[in-house]
Amino acid sequence: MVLKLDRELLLGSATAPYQIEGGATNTDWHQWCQIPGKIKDGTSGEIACDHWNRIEEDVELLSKMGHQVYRFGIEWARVQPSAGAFDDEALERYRYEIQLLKDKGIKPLVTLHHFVNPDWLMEKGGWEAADVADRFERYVRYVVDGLKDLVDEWITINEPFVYMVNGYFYAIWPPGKNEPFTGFKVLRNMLHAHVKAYGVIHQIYEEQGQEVKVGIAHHMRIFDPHNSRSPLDKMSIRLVNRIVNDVVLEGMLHGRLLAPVGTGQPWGEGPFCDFLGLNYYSRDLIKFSFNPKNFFMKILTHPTNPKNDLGWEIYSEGLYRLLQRLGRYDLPIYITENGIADGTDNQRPEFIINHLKVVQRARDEGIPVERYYHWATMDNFEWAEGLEGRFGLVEVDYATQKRTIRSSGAMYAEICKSHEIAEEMINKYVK
Ligand code: IFM
Repeated sequence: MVLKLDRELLLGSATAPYQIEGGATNTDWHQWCQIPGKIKDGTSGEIACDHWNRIEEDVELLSKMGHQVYRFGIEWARVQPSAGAFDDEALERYRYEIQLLKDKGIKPLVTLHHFVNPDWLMEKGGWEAADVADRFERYVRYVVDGLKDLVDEWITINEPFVYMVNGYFYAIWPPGKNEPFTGFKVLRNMLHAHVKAYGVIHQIYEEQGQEVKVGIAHHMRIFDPHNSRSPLDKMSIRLVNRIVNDVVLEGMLHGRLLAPVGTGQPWGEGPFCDFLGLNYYSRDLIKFSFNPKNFFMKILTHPTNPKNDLGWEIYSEGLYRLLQRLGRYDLPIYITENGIADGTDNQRPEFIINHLKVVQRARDEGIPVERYYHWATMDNFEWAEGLEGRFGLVEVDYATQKRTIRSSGAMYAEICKSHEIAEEMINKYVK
């Protein structure tokens, strides 16, 4: 039996600048990595995959893997190293990379903010400052103006909720605070920055008479009750769904702020996105608890289902459930991330196949999923987990910087080229 994937579904993979480039030492993440105990294995993104110096080799790998699309990011601190100065050379290097991609027939989707901030921005209050949206707008204007002839798809901000919860609730990412209400302000500021950037990007392209697509990469999760008969567990699910999934969705679709982040539609009615970017990884089980500090809930993992190297449940049906939900909005859906930490590469082939199967199922039902970007192209710096969260289709030996396409990467390359998942492929790759 062969599963055919529609040719209109474009396939590729994704990365983020701090996680692969190396060299961004003028950032909050770099300073954070210097604090003992913050990163599990004591590493940092100082060198990471040294991608900044290996652009040609890495673009060649993408091409070898038959990619039609590639999502990557611009490091804010690189192109704007101080509040008052932009670095044209850094932007030129990104232009060079994009041109290489295009020469290989690979369409770029470019992220403008992926968790990492310039030191100077943090000195001015980072995402807590009232005027951060204006600062972001200035940076976005510079980058988009400089790349508009090469790029026509942008992600303004990656996973605003994840940035907020890890930095302002769990305190495991910079700025390392446990201040949920400051976090809600940060999330509001991020949504505001997105709305402003959305407007500026559209204005730039309209002036050129060009089309452009702009969105957020939104990390959404599936929440199921720990006990399906418990009304309290179900109540907790309504709350967690609202905070984790709906706040960003409503903000980008309608400019509507939901409590506790805000109220009303202070920036207009939207829509403020041209596609829905979905990052999907896993599901959580929710159990009501009397602890107000944790918003009256415990977040648990399925006790028996297979997990990845980081202990996240592997649950492909969750992707289908989210696609069904997003299918209501009549906008193209880009799966901007989906992947697995799997150092042995034993689970990744099956993971990819099962997730692509549900993507095709959703398409067969008329849900407009147009892209699938596997996370990640290569192993990279996995934030607080350090270099040991191995998400790559390509294995990276950090001591030598040698890249080796994993077996799953070879399989994915076959799928990208043929748009088919054949029985022989399953026999060959799935362990
Ligand atoms: O590595 C991250 C990425 O930066 C954002 N989305 C989730 C990935 C895996 O944790």
